[in-house]
Amino acid sequence: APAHAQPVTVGSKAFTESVILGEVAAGLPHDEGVTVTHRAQLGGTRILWRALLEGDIDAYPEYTGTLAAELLQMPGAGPDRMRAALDERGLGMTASLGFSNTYALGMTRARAGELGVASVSDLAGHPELKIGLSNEFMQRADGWPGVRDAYGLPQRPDGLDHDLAYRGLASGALDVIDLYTTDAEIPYYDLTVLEDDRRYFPDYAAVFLYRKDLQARAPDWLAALQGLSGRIDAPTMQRLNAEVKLEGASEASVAAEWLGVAAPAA
Ligand code: PBE
Repeated sequence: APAHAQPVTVGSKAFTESVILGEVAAGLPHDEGVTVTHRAQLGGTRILWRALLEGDIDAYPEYTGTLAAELLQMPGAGPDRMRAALDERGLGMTASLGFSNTYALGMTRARAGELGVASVSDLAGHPELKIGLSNEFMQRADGWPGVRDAYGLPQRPDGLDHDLAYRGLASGALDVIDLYTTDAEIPYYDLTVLEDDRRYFPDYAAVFLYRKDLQARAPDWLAALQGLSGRIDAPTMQRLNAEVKLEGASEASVAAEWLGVAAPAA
């Protein structure tokens, strides 16, 4: 096969939304002779980033706040600075897909109401609260160590799988967990998203990161990937997440359905 026809590989992180977005990308119209495959749930943020830098994958869904704070270590950097830093590495970034999926801390509405907790600051007065946090959040620059210091929080959280955290909250074993704001469970479990009153968390707009050599290898597919910008709003993403997490659909079928009604033209 000619050099331009080598396969394109999309990666995704090990959580539902990332896998859905990976399936969407893999299902986009592509160049004749090019195959697009999806390596789903490769791991956490740093694994995906490394795979992209090394060319093991060609694109994956990422979030601007994660890119700035965790991967480029340029907290607060705007899109132009991020693009310049990516460009030096042979990488590009699409414009926002149309939604943000931000970290937040959450409680059940009932528990928050009973304790009078509405903001992250309010947690400081309740050292007895049991906090369970996703493993990645426990360690990240923009995660627990920073939130704890910014708000002077006295609790000692446990790390756990993000999906298990919701069950812990529902059963009462946990009082507070980290949320991703497009999670389907937030309305399902009637959770209160605590106000980030010190504006600790950055914006986490969803984008795709990609290798710039795709421009030569698969220009039509890259154009379709860029065409996803502005096409998925937060309610839509939360609904797609719900179809997988709450209704048992596969990520592939949810992505195919979305592509069927909303796909950008080739
Ligand atoms: N998240 C929520 C992001 C950051 C905020 C887990 C979806 C991520 O980096 O994967």
